[in-house]
Amino acid sequence: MRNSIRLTSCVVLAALGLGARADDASLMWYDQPAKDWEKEALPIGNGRIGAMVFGGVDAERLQISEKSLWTGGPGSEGGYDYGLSADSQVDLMRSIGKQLLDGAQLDPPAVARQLGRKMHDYGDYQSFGDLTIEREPQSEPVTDYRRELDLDTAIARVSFKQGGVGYRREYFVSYADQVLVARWYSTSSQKLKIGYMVPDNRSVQVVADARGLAISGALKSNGLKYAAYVRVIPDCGVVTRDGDALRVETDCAITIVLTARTNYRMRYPDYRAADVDPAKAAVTDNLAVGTAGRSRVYGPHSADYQALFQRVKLDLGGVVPKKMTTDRLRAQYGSGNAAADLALEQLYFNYGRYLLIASSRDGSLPANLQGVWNDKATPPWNADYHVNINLQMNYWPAEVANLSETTGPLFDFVDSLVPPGKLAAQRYFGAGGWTMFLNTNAWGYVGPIDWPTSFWQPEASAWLAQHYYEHYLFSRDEAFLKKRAWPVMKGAAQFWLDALVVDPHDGKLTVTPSYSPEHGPFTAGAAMSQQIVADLFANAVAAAPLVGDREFGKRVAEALARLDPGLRIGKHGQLQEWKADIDDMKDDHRHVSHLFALHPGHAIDLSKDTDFAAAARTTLDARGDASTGWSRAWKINFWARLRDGDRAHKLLAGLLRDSTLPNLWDTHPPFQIDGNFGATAGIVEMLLQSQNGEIRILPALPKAWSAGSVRGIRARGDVTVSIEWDACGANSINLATGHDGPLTVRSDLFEHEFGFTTGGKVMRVPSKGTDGDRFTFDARRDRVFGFKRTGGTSCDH
Ligand code: FUC
Repeated sequence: MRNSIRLTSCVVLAALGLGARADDASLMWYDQPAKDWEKEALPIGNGRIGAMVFGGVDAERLQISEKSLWTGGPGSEGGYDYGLSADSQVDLMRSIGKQLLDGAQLDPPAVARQLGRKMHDYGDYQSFGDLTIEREPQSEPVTDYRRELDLDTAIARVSFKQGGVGYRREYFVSYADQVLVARWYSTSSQKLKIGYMVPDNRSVQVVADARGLAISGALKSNGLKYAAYVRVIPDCGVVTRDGDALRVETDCAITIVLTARTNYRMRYPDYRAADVDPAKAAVTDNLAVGTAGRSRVYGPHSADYQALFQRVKLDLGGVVPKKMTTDRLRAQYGSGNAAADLALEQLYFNYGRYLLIASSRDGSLPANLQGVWNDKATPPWNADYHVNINLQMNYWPAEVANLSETTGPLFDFVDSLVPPGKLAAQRYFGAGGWTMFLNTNAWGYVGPIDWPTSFWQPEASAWLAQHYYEHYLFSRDEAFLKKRAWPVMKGAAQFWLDALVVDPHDGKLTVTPSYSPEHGPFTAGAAMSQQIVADLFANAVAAAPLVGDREFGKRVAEALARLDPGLRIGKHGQLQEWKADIDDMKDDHRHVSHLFALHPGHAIDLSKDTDFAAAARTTLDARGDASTGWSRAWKINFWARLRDGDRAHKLLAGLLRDSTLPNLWDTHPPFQIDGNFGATAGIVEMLLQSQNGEIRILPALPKAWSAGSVRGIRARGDVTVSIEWDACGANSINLATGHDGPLTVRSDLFEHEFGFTTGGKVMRVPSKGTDGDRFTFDARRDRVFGFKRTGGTSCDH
């Protein structure tokens, strides 16, 4: 019996193929266990549950997170108030707004002393604990150690040999079944101890029986209940209890299934699910996958994950040098091996898509500053949701990189901020609609804080509303526009209709007080304030007739006509950050928010607004390329919109060289996931753009990407795009269209004779039949339109 079981384990090990590898572009690997959580451990997750895999030989540590485990908020002793003062701040706000309109420039600390508020019981995102799997240390040397993250399958693996025995361990978190699975194989017998460690800021009860470990308790801070259930399922052999841990001795492979729940509910004002007992829910989730363990869970996990991940494929021709680990690939970046550099760029792009799927799925909170991963009781910036760039940047890749489904948590979250956001609008502005300020938590925090250089950002609701409209533009989902987008957009627009003030100097509708993020003095009408409101208004005007709210659309259109759009060229040729021409061209501050109109807005269109585009360029040159992680990532997008592929690539290179950790996480520093997401979006912006009514193929292709292909990226209008190119530009374009209607595409491919394929018919289009690099045709629902180079190329000139 023993031998045959051992044989089974060996067969399984072989069948899983220790040598089988995902391709270079989707495999991260290391030849050492991780020591450092932030820099080396590898993240896995299903949006709600995250884990960091260390890959220790004798002791594995899986540091677990669950998105809703937050201290602070309702239930805290201090009397949580959502950041809102009980009294109206309207008179104070107006008097400061008026001083600024009259020309004053106020120091942020002076304004913060008046309008800022100390945070009470804001809370922090928490670690859920550590799952530990230990064996008795062995003295033989370890060989062939490999720790990897396979982005194709969303599985982390560890393998090594020791004393003639092969070991293989794998870890994944299934969205389909809401479970974390660990599977340990060995070609010999295994003797393991499995435990769970809980941070000390909560009560804890551990009940161990032969089936599993039930861990439960409540956070001391706010009474939020949590529970984990850890089930150990050996393919053969028995599990025994050892205090608060489990022991297993077996000749077979072992599966461990972990589930985690809290009684959080994303709903103002109580944020508790009265009907959920986390301890029961964790057991129910866990038992639902039965005893077949990995083989039962793997299929649905891979079907679910791959349906999202494999939609897109980017090939830049990168090659990872033989035996080069991912940390070394990153460390050698830029040192002369062009194919290796391209390999890292492809991998980084795929990792960004992987991270978004792993940290944002329906049914939980959106990706926070650290996605879903956190090991601390007081993480940097509370691992919260900053809404003056960071949360928005997290979702930039969602539409363009064909992961539209990952926006669900963002929209659920923003919807849940509207009720408290209405109170913020009333209390601070005496306005209708809704708004919020710099940052928020899991508990509907919508008031300003007291940090002088970042607390006043009432444009946050308008900026978040942009994501709803963009989701519609990409999906053309009219039901979404009506039911989900419009209430949020209209509420944000209503707020600004009420809150804008006429500047007596020019009669323009103006935001005051206004503060360019984290920078400069308080003034009236800083560029980004005006640009964000203009973006919201323009989107609302476009959406209103589609949702049958023409009356409101008319009011917004009238206000838009009177609104200062926040676009001015200053004495240095720069795009002004403030209404007055006070920019310091030596200033290299990381925020470049006054270029919002270039990206993520679209008011500056390079084809038409050449002067503003040139001014944006001057501003970016003055600010410089070196900066923090997310700032570099934003600049990739800016340069892509300026159609300067080489400069965008230079920013990407800087990010990979100076702001990327060995586990390829972005570092601000410290680790902040927004840079990963911003750069992933930026890479798509370099290959495809679709703002302002035209689809542009390869708008910012750098010389470094001389040949390649991309499949499955998305353009507005419900269009899925694949492109192949060489040194002479695009040679093949495929557009899969989801809706009927005219589409205009721009590519240098159209400047010469090309083949146009649709519905099985091939047509040759002579270049004079088209309009320069522009081609317009009638798209049809569920059809593919193909374009192939058949004549000359731009290289011929
Ligand atoms: C904004 C940025 C900071 C940091 C923080 C989380 O306030 O200005 O650099 O990224 O968010």
